[in-house]
Amino acid sequence: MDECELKLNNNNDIILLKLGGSLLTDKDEPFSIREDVVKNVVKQIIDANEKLILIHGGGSFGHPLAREYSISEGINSSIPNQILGLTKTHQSMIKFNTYLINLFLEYNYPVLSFQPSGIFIKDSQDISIQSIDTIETALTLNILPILYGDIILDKQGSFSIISGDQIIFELCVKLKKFSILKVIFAIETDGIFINDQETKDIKLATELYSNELDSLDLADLGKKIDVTGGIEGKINSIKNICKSNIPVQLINGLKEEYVYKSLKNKKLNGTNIMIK
Ligand code: IP8
Repeated sequence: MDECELKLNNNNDIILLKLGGSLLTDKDEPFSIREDVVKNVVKQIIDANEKLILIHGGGSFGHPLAREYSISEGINSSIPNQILGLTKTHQSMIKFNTYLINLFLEYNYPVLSFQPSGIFIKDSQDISIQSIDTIETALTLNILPILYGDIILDKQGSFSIISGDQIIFELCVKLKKFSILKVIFAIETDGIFINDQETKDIKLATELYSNELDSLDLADLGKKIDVTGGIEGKINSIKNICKSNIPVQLINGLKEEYVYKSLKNKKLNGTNIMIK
């Protein structure tokens, strides 16, 4: 994306930034935060000082518990202590979120945590949000709203997981007063890797159009699939976001200043998905 292509020149323009759980935590070690990475990324967000909503994933605070109690498959009386596991999964996410919130506050940066399980509700396949006005008012007050992958209750007497990506999709569709310039996914790889049709080598797809997402020849990087779907799940989320005509950028959150650069629309090596 060109440096001048997007500009936050309107008070109602915002960016949605998702920090991947595998970027912020060590997924192989339950309840482990990659503190250096998190601190570094938080500083970059503060330095950029743009109007945005921050969403973070579950990483080692969300996925191991969600998997242990099969939360995303919904209520199942044959799973011992599943309801307790549901609440433990939520509390674990609160713990992780609180760590992040405290970091921002230590740097005197105003943030407000929105508990997704308290503001989103499912009714079978439909998800609704009760607090869009609250989030928008926080933005108007120059407060950075922070949401995260969480559990979600279902009116039909069940529950599931609401991933950070689903939250982003819901915000893309339901924000009223603010217009989203782009969605940034900061992950721990450079972006979407595909097989080069000619050389058969694996290469980073730097520029893609939304209408190409269905026919990508994805490279197999041997990554573990998390409970909300790995890279295929990510591409599905991106397809949904693009339906709202919002461009998406995938960047490597481990690379120096990439979060800052992306928020400031500086040139970087990632995957840009443009609308077509
Ligand atoms: O890491 C999942 O959110 P994600 C949240 O954004 C839980 O997929 C609780 C597993």
